[in-house]
Amino acid sequence: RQKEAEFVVYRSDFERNESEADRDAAEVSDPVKLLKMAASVSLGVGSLVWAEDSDTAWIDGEVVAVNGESIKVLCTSGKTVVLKASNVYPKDTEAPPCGVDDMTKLAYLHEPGVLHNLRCRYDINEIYTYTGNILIAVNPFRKLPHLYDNHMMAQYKGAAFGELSPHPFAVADAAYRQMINEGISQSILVSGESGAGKTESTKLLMQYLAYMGGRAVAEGRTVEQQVLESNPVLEAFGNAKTVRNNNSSRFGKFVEIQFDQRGKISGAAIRTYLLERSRVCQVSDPERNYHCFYMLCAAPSEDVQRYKLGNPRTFHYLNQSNCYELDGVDDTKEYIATRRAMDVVGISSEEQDAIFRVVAAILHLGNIKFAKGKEMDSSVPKDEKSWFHLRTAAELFMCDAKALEDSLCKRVIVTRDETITKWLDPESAAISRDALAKVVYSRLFDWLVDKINSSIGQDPNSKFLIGVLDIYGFESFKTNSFEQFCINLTNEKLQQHFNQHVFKMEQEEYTKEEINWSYIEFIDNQDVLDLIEKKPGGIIALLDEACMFPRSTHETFAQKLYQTFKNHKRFSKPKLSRSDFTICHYAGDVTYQTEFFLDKNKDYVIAEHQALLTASNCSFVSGLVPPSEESSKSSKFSSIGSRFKQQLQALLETLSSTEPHYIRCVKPNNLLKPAIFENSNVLQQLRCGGVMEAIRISCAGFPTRKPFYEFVDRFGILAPEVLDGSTDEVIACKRLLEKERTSRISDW
Ligand code: AD9
Ligand code: MG
Repeated sequence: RQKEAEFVVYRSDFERNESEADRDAAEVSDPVKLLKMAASVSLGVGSLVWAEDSDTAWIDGEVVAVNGESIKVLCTSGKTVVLKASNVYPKDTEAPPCGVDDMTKLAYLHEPGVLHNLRCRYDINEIYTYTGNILIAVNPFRKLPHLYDNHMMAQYKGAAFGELSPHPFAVADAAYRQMINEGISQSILVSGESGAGKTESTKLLMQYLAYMGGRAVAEGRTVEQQVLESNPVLEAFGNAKTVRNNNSSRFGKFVEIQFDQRGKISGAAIRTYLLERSRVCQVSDPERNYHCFYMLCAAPSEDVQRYKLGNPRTFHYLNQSNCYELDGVDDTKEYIATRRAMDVVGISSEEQDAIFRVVAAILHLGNIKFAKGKEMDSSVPKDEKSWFHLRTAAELFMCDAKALEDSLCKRVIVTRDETITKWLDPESAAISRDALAKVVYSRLFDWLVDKINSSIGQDPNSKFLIGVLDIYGFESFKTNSFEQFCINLTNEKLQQHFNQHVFKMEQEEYTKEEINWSYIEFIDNQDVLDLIEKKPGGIIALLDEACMFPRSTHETFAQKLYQTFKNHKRFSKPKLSRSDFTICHYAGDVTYQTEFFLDKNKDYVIAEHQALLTASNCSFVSGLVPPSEESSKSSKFSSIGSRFKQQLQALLETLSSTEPHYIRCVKPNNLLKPAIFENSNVLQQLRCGGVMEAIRISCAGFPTRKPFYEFVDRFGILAPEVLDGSTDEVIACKRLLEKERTSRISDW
């Protein structure tokens, strides 16, 4: 398709307005403009159309009456509706019933057309569709193994983009070839909401890149094997069942695959973002904690005994929810597979032992309950069971049981003159216990990522790389906290990058075709980014300030926000709330609850916990809390929001030095079931994922592209005489247009 010269023909009437039409009329001497006019549709009686519908988003029907700006439509469902003309769109009557593989092949590029096309294709298991260079992937929720086997990879190898059916392999192949041919680093950005298929798509991309860049002879563990096997390791420790996805990644990930001069994989680096910590101690029904806990409870009996585990139902960190097993997943098998993957990525058996000891220790830690102690407001382990779990946790951490008890139940306050030991009441002791569990688990996860990186190794001489980004999509729930705030900041940043890129690509296309095109101003979201991350004065900066003042509460923080952003057009205070705030994101308004913002933004290891772990006889455990922090008095506040902002900045810098490719994953229903396609749900995702925005950008120019031969086929009938003798399609098109112009002008 790329080789073939294309001719940009139609202009859809999507977002078309009067003044544009006037401008077109004034420039009738331009054949392209003339054609656009000819194609602009007037919806008369008898036209087949899409009408906006509150239930199914769009419903098809036929115009039965037109009365000025209102149109009466008889829908195929049998009902009749009267709508404003702006809510009715022409239906593409020529599109094949099974849809087209690239949206730009549709005669009308508008919302109902896009949706209908995806749906027709989904019905016949064609889950991938292009919108120009963007791949849209609709989750099939069923296995389609034939789509991804070696035979398929061989087919996509070197095939021109667009020649074969849309596929992640085609995207990976395009990226790989562009890297080799032009010597430019590439990135593939996979986005979509939870459960849409990002991680699965990412794995397919990595599988294809390993296939292309792998070495013929395997010498022990190859880099590509290690890169692929890092997935099950990270999933065991960073994925969990949520209501949205049975295998939900609770962290963001950017995998950078490095290539040598010959295009072979020579190294890799994995960067991860914001693991969800709260899950370690708090699980709501019917979700699960991280997979590794259940795997270890289901391990072969010698391991279960070794780590003093048993039925997962006996552990507080697991039994807050009633879900223990996953459909189609055997945790025993997963345990063995995870161990094997750990071998491949270079984690020694001693290290594996230490890792699982820590995982088991966390479970025992969670079972320590506290009761009131003898002293005022003090606490002690509640009963014999709690003592047992305390001793077991200490044993597994290889630290002193008394020291563990003290670190959970006491705080030492050092003032200039004296050292005071303060007791914690039972409630505070439980909070202290959970804080220890969370810190240990998140450090364990970071350790795994570091270990994988160092054992795969970076190639300092690497010429170029392909980065694959698998990161949480835009989120808007009933209650939105600090996590959603960070996630949505990520999406704002990526959206800006995306818009700039799509915009640039459009412009390049027009330059190539030598078409005059001036772009109508496009909406930039820099103002939202300023609101959140400007320094000083942005929301993150104000949050950090609040975290540093001991007397701040979420309410004082909210007041400060209300004051500061009173007149910001992207910020508002919901009427009936005292501490919520709303941001007008590119994908819609989101209201955030500030209650836990301060707590969740603070990252520090409590000094007593630091001391406890540092004193462990197990070097793995003491290594989880490096001493540098101890010397800097670890309880000093460090901001998660600011660190995340910096990580994002670094990510965006990497991305900017690469040529981006996009995969937008779509979740067709919330039941996680095959063959159900919910219109409104899908539309919302297309909007949030920027697909509609990309379409809007291309609609501001020339959204539909027809190859010359199709144009001649379709319109040749208007002037068959000019085609005689000419075999050149380009010349034939030019003559057709000339002819059309003169006849139009004489008509007027
Ligand atoms: V989350 O933000 O990490 O919660 P993802 O990563 O977008 O989410 P994931 O890739 O984990 O979603 O996909 C969810 C589930 O959909 C998978 O576990 C599969 O059961 C299913 N899925 C996704 N893509 C495919 C596919 N191409 N073929 C078959 C798929 N099943
Ligand atoms: Mg995922």
